[in-house]
Amino acid sequence: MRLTNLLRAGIVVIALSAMLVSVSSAAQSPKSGPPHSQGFGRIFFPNPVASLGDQTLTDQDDADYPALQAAYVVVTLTNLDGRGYLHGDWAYIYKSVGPLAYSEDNTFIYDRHDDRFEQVMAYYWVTEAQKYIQSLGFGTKYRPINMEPQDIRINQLGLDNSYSWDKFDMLRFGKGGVDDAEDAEVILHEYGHAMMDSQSDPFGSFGSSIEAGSIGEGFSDYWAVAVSNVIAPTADPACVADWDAVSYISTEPHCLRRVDLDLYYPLDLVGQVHHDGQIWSRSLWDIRLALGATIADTLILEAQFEFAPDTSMPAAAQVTVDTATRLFGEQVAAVVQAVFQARGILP
Ligand SMILES: [Ca+2]
Ligand SMILES: [Ca+2]
Ligand SMILES: [Ca+2]
Ligand SMILES: [Zn+2]
Repeated sequence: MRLTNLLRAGIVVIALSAMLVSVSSAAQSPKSGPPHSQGFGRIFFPNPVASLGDQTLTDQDDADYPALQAAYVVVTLTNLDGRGYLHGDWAYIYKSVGPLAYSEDNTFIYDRHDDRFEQVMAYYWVTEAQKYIQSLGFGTKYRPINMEPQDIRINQLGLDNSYSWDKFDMLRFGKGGVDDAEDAEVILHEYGHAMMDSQSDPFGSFGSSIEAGSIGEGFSDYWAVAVSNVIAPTADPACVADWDAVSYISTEPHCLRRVDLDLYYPLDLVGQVHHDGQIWSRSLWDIRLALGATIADTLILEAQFEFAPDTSMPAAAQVTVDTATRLFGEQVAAVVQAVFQARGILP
């Protein structure tokens, strides 16, 4: 069993024996019905602090107060199975505190004080993340990545924490502070773990080395802001989980972590996966700044199929450079290599 926490400062990640893992996220039976039913949902885009640029917003016990109203956006929900629940091709909300959201005409309009709001958030952001993955060619030109209805539980965890649990192939979001699934970047971070678990069987054994675990956290942070920046760009794109962080990060801007910190390998390693992961996420972020989202995300995702479960950062970086050569040629690979060299990860 392995639980991969989102983790806040001071709490140590739970990384348990990979030996118990026997069920990977890959083998699934389809749960959805007729594909591509559409509907409407109200969400944050990606979260109120980032979209409104307002660092004074606070949780206020899940209240739906006036300053938050401008943060709501009504979006099209796609890939629903058409039976009235938030069940679809790529996301499957199967448990929550309170009732599961249900609408005969697929209209899911709630405010944040209603627990069904977080269900809509998770459905939308997981579905859009999978659609983005497929837009890069994964599932057609390249191997699929977590291309199945992702099971999701909402708000049934009192802690201020969320996790991806590969044994049961589910994402679970907590209620502590700001409800975790009110922030798209928390949802996307956990989905990042589920993606890696589906790419390596299981990436769960990633807990077998600190550096591998750090790559898992670094990628998931990167993925959170990468997808958020493609779908709902905001002014400070490198800040992860701007809204969830208001409950536990007192400095401004409120960020759970960042992907643009000036950290070096191995100098800044401290043996804590969420911290050390920021060396990896910074590298991925720089690759993206240099090559653009499409090329960067394609080679980053493709490389992860080849990561050893107990990989070191230098080994994973070399795989990423080699993948860049294979997909896009020497020039692109040289850019990727230079980024990892600038972080000290490659010589
Ligand atoms: Ca809420
Ligand atoms: Ca929270
Ligand atoms: Ca952000
Ligand atoms: Zn994590």
